[in-house]
Order: sequence, then structure tokens, then C-alpha cells
Amino acid sequence: MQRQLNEVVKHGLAAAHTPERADWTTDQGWDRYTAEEHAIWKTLYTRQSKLLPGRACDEFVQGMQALPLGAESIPDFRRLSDVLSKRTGWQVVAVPGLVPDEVFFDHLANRRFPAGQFIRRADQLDYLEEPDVFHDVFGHVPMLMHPVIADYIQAYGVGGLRAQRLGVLTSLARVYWYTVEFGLVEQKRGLRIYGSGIVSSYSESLFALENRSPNRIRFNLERVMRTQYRIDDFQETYFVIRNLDELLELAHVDFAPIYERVARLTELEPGDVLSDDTVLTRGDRSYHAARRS
Ligand code: HBI
Ligand code: FE
Repeated sequence: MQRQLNEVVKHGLAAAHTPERADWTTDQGWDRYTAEEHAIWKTLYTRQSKLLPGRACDEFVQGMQALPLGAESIPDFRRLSDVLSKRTGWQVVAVPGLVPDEVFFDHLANRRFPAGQFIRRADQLDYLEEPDVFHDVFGHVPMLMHPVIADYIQAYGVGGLRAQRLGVLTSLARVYWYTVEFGLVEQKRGLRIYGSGIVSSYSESLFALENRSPNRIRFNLERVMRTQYRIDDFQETYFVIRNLDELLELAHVDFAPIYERVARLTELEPGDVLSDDTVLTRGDRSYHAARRS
């Protein structure tokens, strides 16, 4: 999962990896994964596959089925890229872990998804700070099979480079966080997960959909840009889109005037609810209240 990612990047831990190449890519080294590492993948994969029917959105399930992904082994990025590139023009490239923002955005802008080469340890099944191969591949790659998500994440890469120059990356990163990583979508048979941070996490899949604690609020761009997010725990609020095409519209919005408006508004805490929010579920906040005391 990619909790604490911004913190880790800010504090320079990402620099602990010395890049072999300027774009920080590395060989996946698929032959070097050990039996233990494949077994960790199998545990995670099996657990998530049982949980996700009726919880993940239809597009995730379809993407998953069309990819060379299975329980038995950590997938080979070349085989994934063969299928993915034919569908949406994206490739999966290996990186050692977190990479600097501008490197990350440059990959996305060019339809390369940087995926962590390593897998979490057996004692970190539910929580880790850097995005590993399970989060990046199981969580993100099925969604990249969908043309709308494929365009949206590329637009985030382009927008990220621009937002960095404008000094407004914080607002844009919140949009990414509350959509690509932690988004929910309304589908015919109910609320479903499309966010990769949720879909790759057993406990957050249950929490985001079924727990009484979090708010579930209709997605609104400016509202989301003002809202801080939690990097070290479950989200206090999930934002809900009506369908994935809503993201396509977002990819074409001119963010510059919006950044200016948002800069004049107060920031919101992760759990805040506003009088003009469209609230689907008002959370009782019990989970985070208990954590704080
Ligand atoms: N690097 N590998 C990797 N994966 C990410 O999701 C990532 C990153 N570097 C920076 C970053 N994300 C975020 O800080 C930006 O989305 C803002
Ligand atoms: Fe991620």
C-alpha cells in the first residue's frame, strides 16, 4: 500500500535507493524471486480474490480476468505489458520502490506504470509503507486495462509535472489519492471499489464498503482538492463517483483556475463534512475516535 508515501518521499528515504538509470527503472529480475516470495504473493492473491467479487467494480474484475495474473507466482512484467499494451498502450516497468515525484509523473505521462519490484515480507501482509509488487500490480494494473483509467492516469502524470511547476502539487495529489488510490464508484448493484489502495488491501476493502465509521461523500473536484488525507491509516472519508466516465471529464478539465480558487479556501480535515456535501453515508467516526484515545 502506499501509505506514508509523501512523507517518505519528503524525508528523502527514497534516495536510499540509488538509481541504476536516470528514469529509476531496473530489471524485474523475475528469475530471482524465491519460493517464499512467490508464496507471499499467493497468500495475498488468494485472500483478495475471495474478497473482491461483489466489492470491486466490474471493470476491475474484467481487467483482472484478461491479464496473465494468477495465484501461483509473482507476475512477469513483460507478459503483463504484452497484454496491457495491446489493450491501452500502457507498459509496466520495474522500480526499486518509491521514486521522486518528477520521475513518477514522467513515467505516467508516457504510459509507463512504475511498479515496485519487491514484495512485502510475510510479517507485513496488511501494512507497509512503500508500494510493492502486490499493491502496484494487483491494485493498479487491472484498472489500467480500462481506457478511461488509462487516459486519466496519463493525464495525472502530465498534470503532475505542471502542478509541480505551479507549486500546487498538494491539491493535485489529493485528487489522485481520493480517486486512483481510494475511490469508490456507484454501480447497478451497489457501491464498489475502484481505488487501488483499497482493492489491494484486505482490511481496507471491508472498512471502505462495510464499516460504519467512514463518511462516503459524492465526489466534487474542489472539495477533494481542499481535503487532507490520511497516509498512515484507513481513510476517514471516501469520495464516490457515479461511473468511471466521470474521471474522463476530469482528465480534460483546465486545473489552473481551479487551483487559484482552491488556494483561497480553507483546508479541510480528513473527516470534515460540509453542509453542501452530498452525503451518501454519514460515518459515526468510531474507528478513528478509538484510535485517537
Ligand atoms: N513512486 N513508485 C512510486 N509510486 C507512487 O505511487 C509514487 C511514487 N513517487 C511519488 C508519488 N507516488 C506521489 O508522491 C505523487 O503521486 C504525488
Ligand atoms: Fe498506488
